[in-house]
Amino acid sequence: MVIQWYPGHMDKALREMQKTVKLVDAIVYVLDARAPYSCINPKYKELIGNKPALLVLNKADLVEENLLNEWVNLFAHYGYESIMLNSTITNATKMVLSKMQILLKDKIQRNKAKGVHLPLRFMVIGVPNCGKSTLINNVCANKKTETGNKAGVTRANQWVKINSDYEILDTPGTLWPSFADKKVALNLAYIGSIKDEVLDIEELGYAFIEDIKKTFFENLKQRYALKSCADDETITIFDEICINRGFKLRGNEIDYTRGAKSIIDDFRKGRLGKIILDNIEDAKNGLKNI
Ligand SMILES: Nc1nc2c(ncn2[C@@H]2O[C@H](COP(=O)(O)OP(=O)(O)OP(=O)(O)O)[C@@H](O)[C@H]2O)c(=O)[nH]1
Ligand SMILES: [Mg+2]
Repeated sequence: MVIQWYPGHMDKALREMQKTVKLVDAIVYVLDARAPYSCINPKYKELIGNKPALLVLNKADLVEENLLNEWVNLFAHYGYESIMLNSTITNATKMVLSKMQILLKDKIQRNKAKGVHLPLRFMVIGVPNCGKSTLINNVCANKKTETGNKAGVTRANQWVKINSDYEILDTPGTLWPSFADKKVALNLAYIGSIKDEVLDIEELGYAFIEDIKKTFFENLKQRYALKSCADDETITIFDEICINRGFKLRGNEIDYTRGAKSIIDDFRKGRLGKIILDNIEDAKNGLKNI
């Protein structure tokens, strides 16, 4: 399956972000903790330039903390400060603000010395559906931005004035024109960062089983009460899941479409347990070039 989703509005959004980035003091770079490597957008390197940036491993509640900690260490190794976050918990983002205060301490001191009080301005960036707008709503404690569990909810830049100390820019989720790594594209599709309408759901469901059976077969086994094992053919596992869940068409044929939708939905809602899709060893080379 060839996955590609780079609509005109995304290209336009990126160009807008390139113009607006000059106005901000720092970047909040949101990554989905289930795919911290796949969420790294090669287009952001130039966008961020030399601005201070904080990586936020959001949706940390959906993965194992000790495994995510290894990613925090890996990012630190490459010189990037990162934090784990669950943006759906009230006040969770206090930590983001305190980290930003540290990242921007020189600027804050300079402003103080000049006797001016300027709000700190951040731009929040990340692939679609990683939780940018949710994070911003968490900072301001009331819903200022639209959120939703699908790709492409935010369609334009939106400034949110938190108080006299902070102004935060929400941006539309952006991807890049083509995915050199097929695995990255699949991971983005599994986590809901690629619009479902451009995907072949049956192929996606099959690919998902194929990918995760290597490391997370137990998660599948538990959720779907499987008798098959990790070494079985992917189609055998897919069949068993559909049969166990009663996904049949007329004539007793297996309803792979329903099966695939259900598996992907289970993963997205955390019903398959805590899964990090990216392999940290594979990511090491790629991370040299965030
Ligand atoms: N479990 C969990 N869900 C989260 C978290 N943060 C956001 N979500 C959910 O993720 C979905 C997407 O959140 P949004 O804030 O709309 O994501 P976005 O990055 O603004 O998406 P676009 O505007 O499409 O780019 C929503 O259903 C949120 O409730 C988190 O930390 N944990
Ligand atoms: Mg949004």
